[in-house]
Order: sequence, then structure tokens, then C-alpha cells
Amino acid sequence: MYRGVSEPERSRTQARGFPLKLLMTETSPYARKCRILIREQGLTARIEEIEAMPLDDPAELMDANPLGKVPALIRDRATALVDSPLICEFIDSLIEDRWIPGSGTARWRVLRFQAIADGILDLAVGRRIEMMRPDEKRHDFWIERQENGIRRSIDLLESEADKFAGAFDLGGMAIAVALGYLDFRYPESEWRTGRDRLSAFYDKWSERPSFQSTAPPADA
Ligand SMILES: N[C@@H](CCC(=O)N[C@@H](CS)C(=O)NCC(=O)O)C(=O)O
Repeated sequence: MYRGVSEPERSRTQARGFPLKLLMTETSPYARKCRILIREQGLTARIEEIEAMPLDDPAELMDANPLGKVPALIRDRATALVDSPLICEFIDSLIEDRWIPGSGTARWRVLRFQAIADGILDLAVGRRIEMMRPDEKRHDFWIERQENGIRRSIDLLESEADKFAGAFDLGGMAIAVALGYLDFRYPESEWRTGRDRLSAFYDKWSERPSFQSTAPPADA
């Protein structure tokens, strides 16, 4: 099912006006999930994206998220929301055309795929941090565990591709974001090799404007 963003929907959300600010970086894959959903749901006029570099400890981010991480969603007259699954759930609740089913088997399927995709991100981010350490402080044990977890997870996604490749929803989107992050920060994973269904799925996502316009800068 292809779900584009219709013009009437876009102007409807614009007219309502609702100050929301997403603190993000252009390289954060977790923030990318939220940014894609904002575009897919036609909410760009309602949610402002503001760059906040976590390592600079900007006051606005620290106020919104004691964990010091992006993404964080600042809401007028309500508490800020943290963690991309929660923020995506909130964004999705703003529009009737849902990317996260409200109940039943479909909901658990979508959330399970999101959890696996986010887990791949956690491993890949952890691996990158490990790889950036000086040689004497790098732990091969952890790098191997992280690489094994990533490999097992993408093998599972290849074997279950029929369960998420046919629709555009949060589960599939999170998987596409995770694969994009592997291209960006762990190209040696060569995740496409022997995984034709996952490659075809990713190619389909790569054509989507929401995916293209949120790609991390090539030189970052
Ligand atoms: N579980 C969080 C993870 C967020 C996260 O780790 N964000 C990274 C950027 S990719 C961050 O802000 N790191 C800064 C830090 O750990 O201090 C989510 O899904 O939003």
C-alpha cells in the first residue's frame, strides 16, 4: 500500500497550528525515523526540526531530555517526549491514516520489526563508538558481538521480508533506516550480499521522497 501525502491533508494540519519542535541531528538514524514519519504524515508545517548536537550539551536538549540524546520532541504546554519509538507513536497519533496499527496482530508485528531495527541501530552505533577508540582501548570482544548481532538480525529480516516488504508502515520504515545507517557507518557489513529480498525492499524505500530528503549528509 502506497501512502503519499495529499495536499488537503497538508493544508488541514497547517491550518490547525500546533507548536512542536523536534530536536535532531541530520546524522541520527533515530531522529531520521521521526523525520520520515513527519514527512509521510504531511506534518512538516506543524513540527519544526531544530538541529541540536548532543555532545555540545545544548540547554534546550538537556531541558527536554535528561538522557542528553536526540531525538526529543518539545511540546507546547506539555512535557517533552523522548525516545524515537515514543515520539513516532505520538506523531502517528496526530493523523488518522496510521503507520502504527492501534491494536491486534498487526500492531505487534510493526512494533516487533521496529524493535529489531532499533536494536540493529544500537549495535551499529555501539560498534562505531568502539571502532573510533584508539587501538589500545578498543575491545574486539564487543565489536565481534555487535557484528554478530547485526548479521543475525539482517538474516532474520531477509527470511521474514514478506511480512514487512509489502506495506509502508513504521516497522518497514525503521528497517529501511537501519539498513541506510549500515551503508552510512558500516559499509563493510555488505548487508546486500546474499540478501536479495532485503535489497529489493531497500531499493523501493530509496525512491521515496521522505527517505531521500532525510538522508545523512555524505560528508558527515
Ligand atoms: N533509544 C533512543 C536512542 C537515541 C540515541 O542514542 N541518539 C544518539 C544519536 S544517534 C545520541 O543522541 N547520542 C548522544 C549521547 O549518547 O550522548 C531513540 O530511539 O531515540
